[in-house]
Amino acid sequence: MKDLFRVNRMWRPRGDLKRRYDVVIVGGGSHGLATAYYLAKNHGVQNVAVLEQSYIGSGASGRNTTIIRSNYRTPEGALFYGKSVELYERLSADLDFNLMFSQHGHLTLAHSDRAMNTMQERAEVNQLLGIDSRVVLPAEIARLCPQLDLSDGPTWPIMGALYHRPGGIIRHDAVVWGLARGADRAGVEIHPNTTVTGIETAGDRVTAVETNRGRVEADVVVSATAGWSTLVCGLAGVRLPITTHILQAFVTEPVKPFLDVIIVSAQMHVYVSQTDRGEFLIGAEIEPYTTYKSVGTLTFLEYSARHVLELFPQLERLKVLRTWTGLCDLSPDYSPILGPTEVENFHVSAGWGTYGFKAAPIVGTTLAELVATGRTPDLIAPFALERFHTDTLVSELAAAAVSH
Ligand code: PYC
Repeated sequence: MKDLFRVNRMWRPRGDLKRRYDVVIVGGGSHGLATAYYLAKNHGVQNVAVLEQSYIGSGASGRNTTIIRSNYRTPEGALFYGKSVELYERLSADLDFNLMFSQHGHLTLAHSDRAMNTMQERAEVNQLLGIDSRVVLPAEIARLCPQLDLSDGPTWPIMGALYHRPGGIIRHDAVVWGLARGADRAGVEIHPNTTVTGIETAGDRVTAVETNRGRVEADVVVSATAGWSTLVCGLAGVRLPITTHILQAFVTEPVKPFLDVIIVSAQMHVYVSQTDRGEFLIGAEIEPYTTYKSVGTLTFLEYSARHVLELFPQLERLKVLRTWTGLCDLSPDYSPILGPTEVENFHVSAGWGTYGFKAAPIVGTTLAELVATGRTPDLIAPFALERFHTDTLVSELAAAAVSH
């Protein structure tokens, strides 16, 4: 019975921290766990500790809208997220854990000539990279989503959309649990309730982390802490050009299947999907002020409900079941900051805004490669922190407007 309990657990409690690890990963969300998983799986690096200040998945990984897509505007972003979608497609099989990935398509609505141009530009960038994405007009939208109000009744009538067939939703908690189980089985130690309070360097190089449970030496330290990234990187003396905002979302009471495509409108600042439990998951853009306060607002509920009802008047009687806020760390060009920092062997995954969850497997594989080989993979070179000094920004604003 005891053995059965041990085998069935997602990961094993590991007791005290060791005095030294090859790699310490700060942050037990999808990025930190994916990095640990791929370090062990792809490179045989097992002497790894994931340190999480709360429970695993307690940050942005457990507080997002579960959308996976790769229809970005920049070639750098589209290529990167394209690889992420490919990895997500195989991840349930890889982890032997059902992540409930449902690729039932993603429509980004356009309500103006300007928006139609942006969708066309995104479609062309996507197609050149082999990503299934194209502009569709109202007649086709009506076939893909007959529930949508395509009349000229809404304040912003729908002129067209970017249709991205591989876009989908996945069970976010399952992604965290599956990666944690995979990492644990491969030998990684996962330590929840372990807060990093200091990062030590000698010369230009990282040497150890201090925690509420003692000091730990490490050859390499990775910060994968989403909303807390400026604070954690600040402990190593690394300054990030990031501001932290909250993004709010809510789900309704569950109802029978009604909507099998994801609907996003940048102009109306709203996105809607129906979860596998039957709830409508609805969100808006980030709040414009910077804060760490995870408190929802009535204003958010009012405006997102109003906008959703313009698109789907049929949802009028649904009750709101619960709301949440997630912390988003925003970079100036809306692209992530991924890779080495000026402190040797101190690497960072940050600046994800509202996109981080979609990138988990590709962040894991590329950061693991960087840690194991010391070389930055080409795919993530454009996202280096250095770009803010060399003026080589990767402006992803056009694909981010709904949530930035
Ligand atoms: O980028 O797909 C997205 C997204 C949806 C909600 C927040 N971000």
